[in-house]
Amino acid sequence: MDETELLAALQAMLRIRLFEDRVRREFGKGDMPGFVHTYVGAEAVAVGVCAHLTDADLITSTHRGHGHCLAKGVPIAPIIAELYGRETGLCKGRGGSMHVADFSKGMLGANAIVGGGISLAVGGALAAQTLGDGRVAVSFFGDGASNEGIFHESLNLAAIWRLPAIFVCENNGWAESTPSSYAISVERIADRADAYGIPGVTVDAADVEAVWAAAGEAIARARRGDGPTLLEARIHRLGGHYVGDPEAYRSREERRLARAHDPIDAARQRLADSGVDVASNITDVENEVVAELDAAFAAAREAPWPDPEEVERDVLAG
Ligand SMILES: Cc1ncc(C[n+]2csc(CCOP(=O)(O)OP(=O)(O)O)c2C)c(N)n1
Repeated sequence: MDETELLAALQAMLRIRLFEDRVRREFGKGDMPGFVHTYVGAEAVAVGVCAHLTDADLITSTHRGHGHCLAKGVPIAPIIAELYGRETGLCKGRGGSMHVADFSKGMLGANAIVGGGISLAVGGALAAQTLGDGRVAVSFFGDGASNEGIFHESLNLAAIWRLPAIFVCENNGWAESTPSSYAISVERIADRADAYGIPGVTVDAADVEAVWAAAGEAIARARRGDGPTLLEARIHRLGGHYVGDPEAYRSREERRLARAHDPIDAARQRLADSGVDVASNITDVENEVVAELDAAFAAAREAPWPDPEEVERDVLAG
């Protein structure tokens, strides 16, 4: 990753951080329906992976999907309108935070079902292989999801069919309040790849360059027709499970230590060490994002609600 690429990654991570910090503050006002889970601290994963993807490539996401949307190029305003359940939202207000999706950007959807996106990515990868169009499908999911049956079935199918799939496990050490050290049978989730005969790689997700390099290799491998990879990105969880989580199950000390592994601080430091004037390169971007957010929140609060007569239109149950 050269300095220009790292600077672009820092700007993309800041876009997500500013978005999520603002969502957290606005959620506190009480007029945003439902639950909100933010992507704070995980920014390097979506950004480091999606830097290698085009709009045609597919991703599937989790209940923590705003960062994946933004990294895949989904604009801010329709995501915010979706959080408020308005007709102008990405899914016309039918989905909310946990179902943001934009097929025009290859973002097949956040998913309230833990592990639910993993098999969808296998379907996307099978479609890409069948059509021979060179696309890849990436599934983002948490450490908790790696204990679900769907994870194992999906890796097996992707392996036997050598699908162009990349399984990105965002291991933040916790599934809600359950530590991975209790719930997961292996120390390295990437080792689970051995059971399916595919490569398994672990990277520190505080380092966007490490994620970018490992993702680049896995995606190139998939595009070559050499099959799937399991990529475990280790995140230091900077926030609670959901906005408002009092985190009574987690020590103050652990939370303090996590803050020393902020991927945004690390990228800033690495650029400063190479002599880049970071502040002058990010101020304009920060101002632009804040202005976009101001406009998006104002518009969303004024936007029309879906017509109750049509509330079941476009809504499917599987
Ligand atoms: C199938 C299913 N089981 C349980 C839940 C409740 N639930 C929501 S988020 C979550 C924790 C998921 O942990 P992980 O996959 O590690 O993701 P993280 O929240 O840490 O990013 C659970 C158990 C659910 N939504 N779906």
